[in-house]
Amino acid sequence: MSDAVTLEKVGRTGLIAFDNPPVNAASHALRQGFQDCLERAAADDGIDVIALYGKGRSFVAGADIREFGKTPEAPILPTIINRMEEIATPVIAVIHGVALGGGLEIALGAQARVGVGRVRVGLPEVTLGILPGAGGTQRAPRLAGLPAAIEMITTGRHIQGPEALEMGLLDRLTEGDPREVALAMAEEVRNGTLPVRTVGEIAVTVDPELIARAKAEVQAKAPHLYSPLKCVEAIAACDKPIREGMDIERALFRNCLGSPQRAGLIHAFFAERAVAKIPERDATPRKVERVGIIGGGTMGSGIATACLMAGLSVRLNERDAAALERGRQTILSNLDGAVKRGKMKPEARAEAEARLAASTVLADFADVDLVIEAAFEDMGVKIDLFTQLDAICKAGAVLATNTSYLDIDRIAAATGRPQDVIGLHFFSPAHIMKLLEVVVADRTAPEVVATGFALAAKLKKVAVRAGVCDGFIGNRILTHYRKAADYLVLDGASPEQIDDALEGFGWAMGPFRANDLSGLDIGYATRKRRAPDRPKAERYSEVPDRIAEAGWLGRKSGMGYYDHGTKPAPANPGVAGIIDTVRAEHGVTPRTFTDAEIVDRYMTAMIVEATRVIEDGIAQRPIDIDATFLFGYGFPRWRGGPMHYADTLGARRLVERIETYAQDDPHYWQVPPLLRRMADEGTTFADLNGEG
Ligand code: HSC
Repeated sequence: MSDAVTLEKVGRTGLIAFDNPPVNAASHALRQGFQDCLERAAADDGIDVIALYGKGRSFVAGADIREFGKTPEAPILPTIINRMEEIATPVIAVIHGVALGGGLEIALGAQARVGVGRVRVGLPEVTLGILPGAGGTQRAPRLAGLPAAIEMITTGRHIQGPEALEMGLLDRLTEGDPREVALAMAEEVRNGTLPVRTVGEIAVTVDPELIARAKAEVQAKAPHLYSPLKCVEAIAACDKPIREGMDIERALFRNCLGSPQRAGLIHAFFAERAVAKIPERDATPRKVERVGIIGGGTMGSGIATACLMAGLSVRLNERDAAALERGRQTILSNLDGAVKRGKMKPEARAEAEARLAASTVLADFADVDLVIEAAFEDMGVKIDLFTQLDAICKAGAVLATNTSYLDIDRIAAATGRPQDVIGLHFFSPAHIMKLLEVVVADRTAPEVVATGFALAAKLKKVAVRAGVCDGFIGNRILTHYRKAADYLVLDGASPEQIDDALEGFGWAMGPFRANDLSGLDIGYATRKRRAPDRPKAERYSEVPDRIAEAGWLGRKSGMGYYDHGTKPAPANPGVAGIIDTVRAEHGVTPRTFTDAEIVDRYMTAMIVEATRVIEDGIAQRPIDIDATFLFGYGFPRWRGGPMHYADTLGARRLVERIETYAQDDPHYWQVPPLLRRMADEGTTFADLNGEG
């Protein structure tokens, strides 16, 4: 007998409680326990109402995602739910916390649903590359109607209690302890004040035009995704008798379950959570309420905005009054944008503005708990600032730099407190992008690392632990694979073909469009900085430098790889001339590349450098690299991240590819020893994550 579910008899009520911490996932133990308790309660003549509720923080968070990909062990959820709908004793569900996926499907199989407190419900299966497989596509439309069911199932969004009540998904919303509410509601069923009905028996009509429109909409919104379309197909069967509709749902569910997108999306779900498992997780974070931010440019203002939106007090520092005022105005307009996007209430915006102070005097940072330096990317500037901060800041203040590339050990050495120095690398726009690289220097104290992670949680960001090297995890890998794009241009592909091929692969934006967005001067300055260290054997394409030298800096100057005077931006005609000249200087006869070849070279280059980042211990595990690219670089979520994608190809195939490419450029294309070992041993990056 499983402990995950218990049956308690109180008077004539059979209370079935789910107790499977942390989130009451419907694992095999829970399903088995549920079935057993249900049968016992149904067979007990002394029970006239059965009430389901959850112990701990939730009702049921859905199927146990970890079981997907394995053979399902009976009893499966749809069988139990159908049985529940058949038994003579009325069953009600009392829902608190969340009822998601299979959790809501259990509740939909009950004869009444009562929400408690700040309950949220939803069918988020589509976000995992599947569809509700335990009757959700059949019962939700019977209660909420076809349009609402299509919307909730194809977006997977969480629905708050009051809205769920309005939609008809809940019959009642109340307050109290779930067990007490369950007992009270059972009494109401008995005296007829809480009506019960079998959802599977409600008739519903399906409008074929509505279904056709929904299919077109999901395809237009997410052309790469498989499961949204399957969700609509399953919902379209809801006018059939419930069992028949559920058979169709089951077949479509199995289709999705076997798809690589399901594996990628579930990997992404776990990646978001795995990154928090750091060696310092038992250290106590330092208290952070007042943050000092140096630099009011795009980055500093974005970081300040993120901190203000999270309820922190911010003191902004700039060198002069004009720059300070510009920074302040950027922050205020960011906050206005957040209100417009519905991310912030107008009252909260006013309150956030009141927490913003601005000053040109660094000495005003004496009382801040955390400094985030987002000044100019120059080691001299940083060392000067950190020397001053060391003299000004109170003991125990965390001193963070937002540098994208520079050596944080050197910055830390400029202070008498290297244990307090850390890298907090935000991604632009910092109040929107989810990623935060927490860069741990040689002497950073564990509680300072824990503070970085706690700050990320407060800012609702995904923090990834990185080590110190030029570019840390993300930008180091980017610098390498970006060269593959430049080599493709040098050898014959056009920037537009490369962008289109990679967007076809699923990247949010191709590399040249992304460059135009961020500004071509940034890469130009970095290449100049690195020029003295460039190995002689390295091929170097001057195309990007010549474009920047022509004054074409991307969107900010109206021209870059593309002409931003019109939308959609066509190619900048001047770029082709530069490319031709550089090819001639290199003696290159341009050749054609297929889109598939472009994707293969670009992605292989990425995987090569990512493997070295693991070898060097800069990332803890491959899954940390996946999270970095999913949350900071627009990598397609349904592909799970670059290392998960690498596993779908296999190490052997990757080694063969690199060896082929190396015939033309043996300096750039080298097989990392770790990848060769994996190919020899037949292992995967998942094995290195400890998932194998
Ligand atoms: C589903 O239900 C399919 C159905 O249609 C059934 C189909 C059956 C068909 C059979 C036919 C043959 N499973 O997020 P947190 C872990 S699909 C396993 O940090 P929070 C999580 O990894 C499912 N584990 O907490 C973490 O573990 P760690 C639909 C799950 O308070 C820990 O719990 N449901 C899990 O911030 C804490 O999680 C969903 O998609 C699960 N379902 O948020 C809901 N859910 O500590 C997914 C969580 O080791 N879950 N874990 O890292 C969530 O959205 C959030 O976790 C919550 C809690 C909002 C529940």
